Amino acid sequence: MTKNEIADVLAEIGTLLELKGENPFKVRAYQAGARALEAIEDDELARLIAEEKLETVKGIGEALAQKITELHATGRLEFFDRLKASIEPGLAEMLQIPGLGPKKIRALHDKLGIADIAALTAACTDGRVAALDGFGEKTQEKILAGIRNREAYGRRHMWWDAEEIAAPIVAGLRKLPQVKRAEAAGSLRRGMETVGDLDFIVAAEDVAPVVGWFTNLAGVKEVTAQGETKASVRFESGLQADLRIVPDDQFVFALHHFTGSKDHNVQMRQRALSRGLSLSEWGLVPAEGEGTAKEKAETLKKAKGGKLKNETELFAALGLSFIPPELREGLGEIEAAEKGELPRLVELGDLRGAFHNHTTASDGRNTLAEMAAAAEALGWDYLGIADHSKSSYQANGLSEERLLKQVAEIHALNASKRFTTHVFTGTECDILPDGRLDFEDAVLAKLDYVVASVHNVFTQEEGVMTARLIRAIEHPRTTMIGHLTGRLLLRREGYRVDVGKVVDAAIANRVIIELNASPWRLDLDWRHWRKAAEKGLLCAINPDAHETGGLEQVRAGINSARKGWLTKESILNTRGLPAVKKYLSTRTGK
Ligand code: DGT
Ligand code: CA
Ligand code: CA
Ligand code: ZN
Repeated sequence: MTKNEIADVLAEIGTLLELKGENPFKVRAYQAGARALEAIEDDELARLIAEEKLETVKGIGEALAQKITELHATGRLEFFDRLKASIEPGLAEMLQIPGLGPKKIRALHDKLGIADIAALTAACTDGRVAALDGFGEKTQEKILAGIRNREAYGRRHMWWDAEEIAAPIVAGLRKLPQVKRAEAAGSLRRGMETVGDLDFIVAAEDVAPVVGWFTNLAGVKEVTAQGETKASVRFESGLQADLRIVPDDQFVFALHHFTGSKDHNVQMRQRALSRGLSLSEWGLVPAEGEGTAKEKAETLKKAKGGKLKNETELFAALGLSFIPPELREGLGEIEAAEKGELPRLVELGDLRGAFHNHTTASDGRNTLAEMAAAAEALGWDYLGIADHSKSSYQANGLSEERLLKQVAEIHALNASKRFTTHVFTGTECDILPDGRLDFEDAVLAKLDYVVASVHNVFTQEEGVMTARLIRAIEHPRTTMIGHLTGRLLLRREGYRVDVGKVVDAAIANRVIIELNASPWRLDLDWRHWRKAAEKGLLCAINPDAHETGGLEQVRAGINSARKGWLTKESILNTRGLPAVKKYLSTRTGK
């Protein structure tokens, strides 16, 4: 296990002990141990363990050192397994309710005998929670809202999580000897920010072994449907998946149909009809060819539809250039494809670096050197470090002194040439409630760039929030705005803001708006980007990485950028190092 994975286990132990009502000192020891671990590097951890010197680290005592050593060596911890098993499942489930921590859950359990979400809902509804010491009306309302959100959001999943489950399944399907072709379709293939269920399309003649393999996948909790050529399962995470198996000559039609979106499909079908053709999941046949699905499949074999090898040929048969799945939302892609005016969408390989990333200096979990090494491993030409500013005390925001110390460290790191990746000095500077920035100009002037973000007072009226953002945009030191609406997918809505006005102000002031690529954010939403970029807005795709693995999440941002019709020309971090240096240096005094 890596140090961050071990830290996760320690933090969870702390939470579970708190849930059990254990001694607060013991709880705090695990929390402190988790933080202490994050501050050291993986290499150093391995050395400390080998030399049995883990206890020399401040915050790590004998008991913790043993557990860390066990996790580091085996990836498991018996103590942790036993602890998890000793907790009532209903209590653990309550931890998923936003705003409800272990201490409160413990109190609800001890004083009201609440042991699951159903009982909690009842106690909130009849006011017993509000009457408890340390709770009150407001907390009760918040808990109820959290429960409702959990139900509403529980049905969808983040693209990133869905992809992690889907990718090995596609790879596994392709390895089966019966399978000729296999793809994930649906919203996952379209790169939607959240995914309702997975849709797999497989070309195979011998169906039964494929269905058998699919329904017996590891992690399958329940087979919800099983037929001759399809099956549906539900995984332990709650995510569901549909599998459809078709003969190879129908694969392209099934893939196109089940990729969707529904709106795109409706428009494609209308287009086919206007050309005397009927397009369906079965094939592309003369429109007169009515009848049952099976008859259509027969007709298809004789018709030219049966000969289409891939989607490019399918689109061509309707007079269209290939439409990338991300654009298939029925938002003008067919018209553009007809005119040959589809943009050349940005690709993952176009990215040369990113600007909004954190280190252990604020709330990141890897050091500056670890982040630089990870960026180098990705082949990035540059990495921007933008740790939190002083007002974000909950995220350990940097004071002026600590920021300037970090700047010096980064300059030294660059001068040392230890990494081929150049590191830019930045800050994720809080936008204060009135729109001022959290640091003085003199401090900001020492940095290569400034990401300005809202991190508090989310409840302002739309007009106030819009003015707050515009004031930050008008600040001469602001390079880009971070996560413009502050939404957290499946968790909380963004704050109320007039995006159109903010975009116009950004263009007028030559300020970038970031496409925050964290799978939880994907903010600014893809639905705004096409129009904004046409008007001249420059984008930066930033992972907002809080650990080395987070850098790769730019992949989720690329999905959204593509859905927003973005080309590499409108994204700053597709440019090489010299061009970016020039851009950043010429921006001052705008
Ligand atoms: P999701 O799962 O809610 O994230 O979204 P999708 O797009 O994956 O939707 P899903 O799984 O219900 O169906 C996959 C695709 O199948 C969908 O994008 C388009 C196609 N499809 C499903 N039902 C219909 C329908 O009633 N009409 C049309 N035209 N297409 C449909
Ligand atoms: Ca789906
Ligand atoms: Ca589906
Ligand atoms: Zn932020």
